[in-house]
Amino acid sequence: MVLRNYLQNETIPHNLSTIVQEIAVCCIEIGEKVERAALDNYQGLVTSSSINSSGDEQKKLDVISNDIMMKALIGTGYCSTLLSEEDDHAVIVQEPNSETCMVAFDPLDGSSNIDCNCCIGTIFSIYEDTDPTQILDNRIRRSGNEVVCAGYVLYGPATELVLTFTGKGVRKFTLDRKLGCFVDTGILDIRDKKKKIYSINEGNSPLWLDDMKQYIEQYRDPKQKYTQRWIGSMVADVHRTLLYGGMFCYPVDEKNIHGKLRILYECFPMAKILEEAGGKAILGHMSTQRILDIVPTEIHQRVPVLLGSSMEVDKYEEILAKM
Ligand code: FDP
Repeated sequence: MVLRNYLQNETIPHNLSTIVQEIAVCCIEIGEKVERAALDNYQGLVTSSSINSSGDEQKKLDVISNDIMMKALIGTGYCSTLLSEEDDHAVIVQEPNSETCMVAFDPLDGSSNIDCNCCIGTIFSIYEDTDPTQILDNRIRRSGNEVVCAGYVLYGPATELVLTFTGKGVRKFTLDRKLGCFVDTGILDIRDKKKKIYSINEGNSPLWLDDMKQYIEQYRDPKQKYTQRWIGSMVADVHRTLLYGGMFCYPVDEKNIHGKLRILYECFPMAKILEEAGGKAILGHMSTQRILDIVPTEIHQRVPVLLGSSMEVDKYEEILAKM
């Protein structure tokens, strides 16, 4: 079944379905640019001192991907507000009406992996944004529970789209380049995934706080038979977690005092996907608060995040209960 038919079968409203299909088309184009980056001189920074709104180095492909997404989303006619990792401020497309949505996205996540040809991705979340009386600040100040659709596209050996709508579980689609579209390749449910993998940047371990040090210590115990994996690209590390099981964590540490990952276009979409797939996503910084219960106050706000199978996230909750 191709993506369009899935959206029809699930009776996804026309506005949402149009936005998702446009994002899918954008990601086919972004995937082609990623594949041709070395051939077409798309590798490297925009300028030697390029820094984006989130304080990260801005790569040529970050900017190209952002332009592709912005143009296409504006073209749908259904977007009122666009929030991108690459733009300092929200892009106001039109006044909200009964059919409009707000889309938050990271056009190319994990961009430090671009130049070495490792997995990277595009992440997005979609909210209904229908109230013309709502000022911009309040459009952002909504908890992740209001996300109606979330997804990501992984540019790996295959290009894969992972998608969820509230209450409909998580579905994976794989790009068939011969057909030129995404084809359904199965339901993702983390509850039956039991691989013993923990995913965290161990290089930061001297900077972790006590709760994290105690939590990770149990995974290092050889008797527990866990293995550690860190690609350093959120989309790829979360994708593996969904498919194999385990946990993914980017905690607060002495360098990243608010965590590193951004709530609106990294943590909310991934938390929504994990929960819809039967897993958990919490803050994991002296707190078991659900990521989706947080109400952001700024577009580029960072938060710590711990997500994965319930079994692994519960281990943090047990450590915290004993502290
Ligand atoms: P990147 O800096 O390459 O863009 O969003 C930021 C992110 O990648 C995530 O994709 C990834 O999980 C994380 O940062 C990796 O951070 P470290 O380099 O600190 O491990």
